[in-house]
Amino acid sequence: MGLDEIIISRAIIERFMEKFLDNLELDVAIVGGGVSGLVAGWRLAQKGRKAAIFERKLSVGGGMWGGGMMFNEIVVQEEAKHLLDELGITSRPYDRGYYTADAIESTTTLASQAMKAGVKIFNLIHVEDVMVRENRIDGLVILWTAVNMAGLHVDPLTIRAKHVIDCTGHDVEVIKIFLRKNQPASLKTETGGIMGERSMWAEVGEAKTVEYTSEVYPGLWVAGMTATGTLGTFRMGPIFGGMMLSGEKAANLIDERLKKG
Ligand code: 48F
Repeated sequence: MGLDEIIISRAIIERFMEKFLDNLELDVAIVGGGVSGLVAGWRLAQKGRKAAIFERKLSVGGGMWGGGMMFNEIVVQEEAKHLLDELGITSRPYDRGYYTADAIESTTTLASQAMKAGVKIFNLIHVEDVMVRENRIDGLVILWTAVNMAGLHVDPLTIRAKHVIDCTGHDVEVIKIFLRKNQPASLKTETGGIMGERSMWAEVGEAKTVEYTSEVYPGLWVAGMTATGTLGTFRMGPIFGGMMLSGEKAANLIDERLKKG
């Protein structure tokens, strides 16, 4: 059997377009395919919700690949151990209540489980704005990362979503864009704005990040380090339980909200 380059090209273009068209309208659009975004997508897909992740880099996984200071091991505390088990990530007990896992196995397994559950991931796409209708988030404005990097003057496209989760990590990107472009809108935070991430304090940061995982504006949710930075608590470094629990909490809360219609 001969191989035809044009069939190969047509297969890629058609299959991608099918996938892209099928994800123009979503229950949940997740911005950022890092730790919290992948967990949120995994859980939402398991619950049968139509969710997609938009990731600006070539690879998903965010800050998990590099463990702590490029030592590719992560630490997860007791409270989140059940997620490692459910995902099938091998972990080893270290001290009482602390577990370690290989950062590469954790990242690849999490991404694989999320996809197998049914979430679609669109990489190389930069979320550059949101759509707002009648004081509610209505979706995302997206553009190829490469266009953005090259500084080309090209207009973006849009995704409609009932809910958007900002999982962009330390950058708090969607929240920043939303505030910049929608004044006098304010967030459900103490000041109505971004409270800011504070210096390292793992114990408090981990607990508060999960507590702060919430809807900060109608249809706009924060999870992971974006919850840390938006509602203002301490960073926690290379312990990942809080990030995972935060993604799971966002998924559960949105699923409940979708049930109410
Ligand atoms: O950084 P990241 O993994 O965020 P997270 O889920 O987890 C944080 C931990 O990795 C670590 C930590 C744990 O204690 O502190 O840092 O909060 O993933 C964020 C992802 O969002 C992507 C970015 O490339 C990364 O993969 N991202 C950021 N801005 C955009 C974006 C954007 N505008 N559009 C699309 N993707």
